Amino acid sequence: MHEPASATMNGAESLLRTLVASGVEVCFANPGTSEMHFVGALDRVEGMRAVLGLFEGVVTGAADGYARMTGKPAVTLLHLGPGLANGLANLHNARKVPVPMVNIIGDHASAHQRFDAPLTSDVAAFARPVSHWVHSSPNARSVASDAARAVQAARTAPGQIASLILPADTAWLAADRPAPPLPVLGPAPVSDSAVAQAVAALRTGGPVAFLLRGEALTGPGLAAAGRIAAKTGARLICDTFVPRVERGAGRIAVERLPYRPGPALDFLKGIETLILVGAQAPIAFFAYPGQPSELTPPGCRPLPLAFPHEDGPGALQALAEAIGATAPGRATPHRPSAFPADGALTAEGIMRIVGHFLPENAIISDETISSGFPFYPLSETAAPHDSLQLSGGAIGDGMPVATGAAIACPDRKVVSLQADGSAMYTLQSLWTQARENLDVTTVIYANRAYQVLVYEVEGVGLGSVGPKGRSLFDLSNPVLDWVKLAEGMGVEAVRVETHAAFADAFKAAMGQRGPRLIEAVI
Ligand SMILES: Cc1ncc(C[n+]2csc(CCOP(=O)(O)OP(=O)(O)O)c2C)c(N)n1
Repeated sequence: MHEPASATMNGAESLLRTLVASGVEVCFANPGTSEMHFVGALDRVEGMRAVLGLFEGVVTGAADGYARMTGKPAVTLLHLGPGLANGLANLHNARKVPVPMVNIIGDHASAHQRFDAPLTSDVAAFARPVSHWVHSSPNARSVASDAARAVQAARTAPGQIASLILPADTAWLAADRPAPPLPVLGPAPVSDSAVAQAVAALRTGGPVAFLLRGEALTGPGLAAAGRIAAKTGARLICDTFVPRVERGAGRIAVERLPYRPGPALDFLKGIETLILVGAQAPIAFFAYPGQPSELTPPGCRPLPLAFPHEDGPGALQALAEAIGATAPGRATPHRPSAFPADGALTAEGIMRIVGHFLPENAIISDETISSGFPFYPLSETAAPHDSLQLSGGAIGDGMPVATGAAIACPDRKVVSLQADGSAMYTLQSLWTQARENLDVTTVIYANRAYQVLVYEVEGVGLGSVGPKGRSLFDLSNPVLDWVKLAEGMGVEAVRVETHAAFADAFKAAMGQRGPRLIEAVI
């Protein structure tokens, strides 16, 4: 598509038109003066939804959630180095997924940079560790083609973070025209020999398991894995935390790797070949004194079938075909979890009730940390849903991811299962959910603590810490009032302390549209 040159088009407008032409439809933004020409162009160019986030961690996390659900990049609009820096933790998480994302980061006009004005910083230095592609546009006429290249970089399989830095003058000076979209580099097909080696491993008779990640955990990839498992008895496993997995009734069940090294090694014991599809060989989340980092047990051979940039679903389908695995895999039955007896609310009870009332095709954003992890199997037989998990380890991702997923999938209920400590990092997400009227129900696991760190004290071999140390895990003084926090941002909220009250509130929220928050005191 070649648009005519325009005497009046500035760099910002050429950028926006290029992004839209390249299929980018949503801009999560927190702009400032240096991005003002981009802001101005938003009303002159059709086709870009602009969504304000009141902190850059919301902006970048929402772009992550959007991309996980659509497979497409959103664009973020960030204000110079400090704005980008505020968004870094969730860019780190997004890079670990990885998802396609285009960051547009404003900078001072070229001629202004030598004065070291207050907001002057090394933007590229902030961007580099969280980006696969970084570029600063040298002039207004190159902005359009740079934007097309940024989208191309973002869409390169398996998804990349592309950061385009725009000095303000490149946005306000005259440009020629938008640039046409560039070809997308999709996933590479796996080699025949990789498939042949997996066939051989399945035929030699030793116990085989698959470690699945990325697209292998959804749609045709997961279905093919299910056929292979049904035919061969191979186990299907995923990492402890995955960016996205399809679960629930009718889906193929995938076992979750335990968190701690010891249990993880026990769990994998006896497997002779671990076939990797979009995953790396398992490693521990943290190093613990005296514990291994590598979790592939002795005697087990990791065998890559598809690397993350390769076509995992295609590889699984080829493998299924090669071994004649045509019968469908064993679908998970629909058996909503049994209701807990009434009484004081517990984390287990929450998951049972969520599993019971979860509507079909819901999206769960799971940042439950210590409260949800042990009870994850309880939602296995719930209605079919997607589970989006914190896979980069930097807490504060759950609520933004829920926000972005709701924008990506307006017809699906989003359930944001959220630990209270992590929620405080990016709670401004609630304001965006209210403003955009997103169909997100947030459940705050209000245990008033950084509880997982209490467990980690033991994990790292400390035994215990003193009162000063313990005070760093305690969120009870003062108690966070989630009802007031949510209401203050325009989200209807309720506090519950019993199973019956939680069930009533959750059921009601599932039956209505729009943002809601339930403070679940446990
Ligand atoms: C960006 C970032 N900062 C700090 C941490 C360390 N950290 C891991 S879990 C956690 C507390 C989690 O508390 P909460 O969300 O309430 O969940 P709970 O442990 O109570 O289940 C902290 C501070 C982290 N992982 N990421």
